[in-house]
Amino acid sequence: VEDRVTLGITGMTCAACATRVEKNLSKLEGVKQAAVNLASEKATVTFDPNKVSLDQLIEKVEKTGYGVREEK
Ligand code: 9UX
Repeated sequence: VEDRVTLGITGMTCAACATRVEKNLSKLEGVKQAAVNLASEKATVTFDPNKVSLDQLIEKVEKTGYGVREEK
């Protein structure tokens, strides 16, 4: 099982911010891929919903120090 979600990320001001978000999301068990686009302020995350929840993804981004919300 695999889900994909797009998150809007605020507060990233340099390329290393995007890398930080990607790395921290990727550390979560169940995250298969995390790709962050600095210019569009979006992250696309592919994950196994049986191992990690959307709420946990959001919490991870917040703890990394950025604003986040699910994009519809
Ligand atoms: Mo760049 Mo982002 O110097 O947290 S890493 S602003």
